[in-house]
Amino acid sequence: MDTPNPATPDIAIRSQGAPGVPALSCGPGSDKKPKQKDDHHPSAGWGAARSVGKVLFSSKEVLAGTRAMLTMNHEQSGFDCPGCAWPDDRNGLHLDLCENGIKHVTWEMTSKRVDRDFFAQHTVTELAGWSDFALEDQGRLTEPMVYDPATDKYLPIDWDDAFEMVGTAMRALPDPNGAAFYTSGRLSNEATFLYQLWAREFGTNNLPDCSNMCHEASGRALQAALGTGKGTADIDDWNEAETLFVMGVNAASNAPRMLTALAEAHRRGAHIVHVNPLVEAASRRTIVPHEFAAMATFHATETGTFDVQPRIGGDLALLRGIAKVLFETYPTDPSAIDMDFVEQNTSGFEAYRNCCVSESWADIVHQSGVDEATIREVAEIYRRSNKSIISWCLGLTQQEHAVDTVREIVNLLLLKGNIGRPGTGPSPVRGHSNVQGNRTCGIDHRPTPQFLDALAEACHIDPPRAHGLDTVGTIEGMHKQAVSVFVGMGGNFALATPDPAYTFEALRKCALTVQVSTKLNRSHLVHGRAALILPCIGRTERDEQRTGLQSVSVEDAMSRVHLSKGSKRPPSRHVKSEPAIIAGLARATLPGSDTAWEDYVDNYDRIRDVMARVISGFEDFNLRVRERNGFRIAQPARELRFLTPSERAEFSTAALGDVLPPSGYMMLGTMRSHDQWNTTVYSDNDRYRGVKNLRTLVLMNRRDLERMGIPEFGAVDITSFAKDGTTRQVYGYTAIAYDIPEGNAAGYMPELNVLCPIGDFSEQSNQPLMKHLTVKIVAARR
Ligand SMILES: Nc1nc2c(c(=O)[nH]1)N[C@H]1C(S)=C(S)[C@@H](COP(=O)(O)OP(=O)(O)OC[C@H]3O[C@@H](n4cnc5c(=O)[nH]c(N)nc54)[C@H](O)[C@@H]3O)O[C@H]1N2
Ligand SMILES: Nc1nc2c(c(=O)[nH]1)N[C@H]1C(S)=C(S)[C@@H](COP(=O)(O)OP(=O)(O)OC[C@H]3O[C@@H](n4cnc5c(=O)[nH]c(N)nc54)[C@H](O)[C@@H]3O)O[C@H]1N2
Ligand SMILES: [Mo]
Repeated sequence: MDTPNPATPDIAIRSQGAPGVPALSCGPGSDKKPKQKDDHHPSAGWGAARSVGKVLFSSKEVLAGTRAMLTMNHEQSGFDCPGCAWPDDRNGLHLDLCENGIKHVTWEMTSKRVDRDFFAQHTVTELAGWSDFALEDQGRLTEPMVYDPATDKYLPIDWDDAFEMVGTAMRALPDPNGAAFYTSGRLSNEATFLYQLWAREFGTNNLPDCSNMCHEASGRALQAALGTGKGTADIDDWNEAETLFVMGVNAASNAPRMLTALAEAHRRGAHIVHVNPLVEAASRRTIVPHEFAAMATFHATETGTFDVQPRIGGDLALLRGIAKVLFETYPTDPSAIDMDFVEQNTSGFEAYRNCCVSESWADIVHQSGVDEATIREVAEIYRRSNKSIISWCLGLTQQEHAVDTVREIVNLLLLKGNIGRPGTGPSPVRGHSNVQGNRTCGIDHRPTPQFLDALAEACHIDPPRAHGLDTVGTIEGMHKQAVSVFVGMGGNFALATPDPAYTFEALRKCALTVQVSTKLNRSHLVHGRAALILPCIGRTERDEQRTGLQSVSVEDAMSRVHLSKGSKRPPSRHVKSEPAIIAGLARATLPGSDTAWEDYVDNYDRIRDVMARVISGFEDFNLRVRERNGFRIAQPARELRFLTPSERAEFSTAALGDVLPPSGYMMLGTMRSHDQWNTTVYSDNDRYRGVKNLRTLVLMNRRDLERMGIPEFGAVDITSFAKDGTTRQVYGYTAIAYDIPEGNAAGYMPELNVLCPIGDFSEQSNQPLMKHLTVKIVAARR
């Protein structure tokens, strides 16, 4: 259904609709009737196998696909799954796959191509009316293209001319801060290092990244509390914990390999507490994907023991309630708090005790949306557990009080000494496969002076010291025309960021937008006055350079760094590796640079050698990364050395904010379906939530629907209310009754980004409030 939505003035914004004209989804679209069944099948297992079969079949990649799967996540010779950042199983299990990883890889390996003939046939205006599914479905990009305003088409351009175009635009900027360098978290460590070196040698720290919308809050909270921006638990700890908290993550869809750890935990009798306003598939049963006997007998393993359903944004109050119970219990039961640990390792305990003791149960229950008895039950599970891990993802981070909430997780862990021991620790579930490595290797708009000093010394440059722009800052910067050259190193900036109406305008004000990509996407169609598409090879493909075949490295969500080597033939002779593209752009921007850009590209070992001198924890990088399974970056907090001002782990005492919507309004969160990878949408189905043929939906509590007189499957219009008083609308969404707290609603990104106001970000982290939108939902006007 690749027709523009005529009702929306900007045809590139299809998911808005207009009064009486239903919005269009980013997915393939379907004339089939939307359905929703409430029978939840066990996650993964055969259902997954069947669904993977369909994907492989539809992209005609069965053979190559199977071959690629067999080399994915192999400890030495394979490539790292470009899906999520969950670590590989290292206990002799060499085939740790999941349905969504396979979909993801197959998507990259399609045999379809977007070549110059394709671009000759379609104007950008025409393509802007296509669905995002249709754009990516055209296949892999094959050669550099430049936008031609005269014909409104992309034309072929030589690599050298493309590099020179970027160089000329960069050098013409009155101030290096007029450029912004975006990354999406799949860039390898080596490419990342070159990318930030280019930006900083050029003279800016404008390094916005997808992490600004993802785990920025986690990094800031953990840094303040523990002196590290990362989790301390690793996969061995997951395999040893007595209690696992899984908060605000849809694991069965977004970190499916976590299901293996949850099923194992259940078998050994561990408690698994799921905290989510929606009861997601992972909290029920799974068929562990690689247990063939279990698959044959349909034997499902439980992956949850307790469900808590807070209201959206209610996690801080819930965690506070659990801590309050521990303080109440401690006088009669000293096992409630590990006072030795607290005394030896922490700072701020008394203040935190006062904060918990003085918090009223009425506020805790009201703000969390969880009754006192349930909170006491969870607290009792936590008290009895000798080793607990608390994990979390976007349900907690894309919130106003996200930094406070993650710090409250740490507070709770500290009370029972759940850090620095086997089977314990905080464990953020990262998103993109190398988003954590990107930060480690220098993608940071607020770099530390230590990092910059080391960079200056090893690379003989004078990096700028002032903080740069993050994602929201970059959009504002483009609007003010302070930023006029935008480089997107992967990702889909136009579609992934909040407020498309505002963001599209910002991108269109740029003098030049450059997108380094594997597939055609919205960010190529919403562009600056000049625009380039630069095609690169993907993680699965051979990276051949002058000295031979190269490998790159990535860091998983648990700080393990390992090599990744692709084996497939690149999609065309004219695509380049990301390091090669970055080096070409850098040389054109900085013709007189002393940096050995060309030598780095010839042999990535040379990049790793210099990284070893800049990044702490990367000593002997080339040697250690070649060890079996790579190496784990040493982390002082894991050894109870805290790089905080007090040199102790810091308790925090945030006041509970008000997370409820004003009376008459609802709170809406945006999230992913099972069949999408961020802005890449594979189908209009969401299997574990029982939804078929529908993405423009809103999940609501049945009682809310009844109260508002909205029938099930009724059409609704949704208005969001920004902090600054402005409103945004989408039209013709379908209301689905779902097990979600009253007053809360949920729907899919990126369609609902239309409702995310650019100015509504957390004061604590600058993260857009993508899971905390104040909305009104009404029956659709006809
Ligand atoms: N297959 C697949 N895998 C992916 C991705 C993908 O798109 N597809 N994306 C990757 C990326 S970049 C990331 S960051 C991760 C994202 O992984 P998730 O964090 O799982 O992403 P979302 O789908 O946004 O889901 C957020 C979850 O938070 C819950 N939630 C919403 N509000 C609240 C709240 O207030 N409190 C609590 N406790 N929960 C809440 C929602 O019900 C939902 O289960 O996954 C990564 N992995
Ligand atoms: N409303 C709302 N918005 C959100 C979120 C939300 O929960 N709600 N989540 C946010 C989060 S957590 C994230 S991480 C962002 C995601 O934001 P991004 O990371 O910017 O978006 P992706 O959809 O992952 O990017 C997909 C594109 O990456 C390109 N690509 C794929 N593989 C490669 C490669 O190997 N190299 C290069 N150079 N390009 C490649 C392809 O062209 C593809 O079209 O979205 C954010 N936006
Ligand atoms: Mo993410």
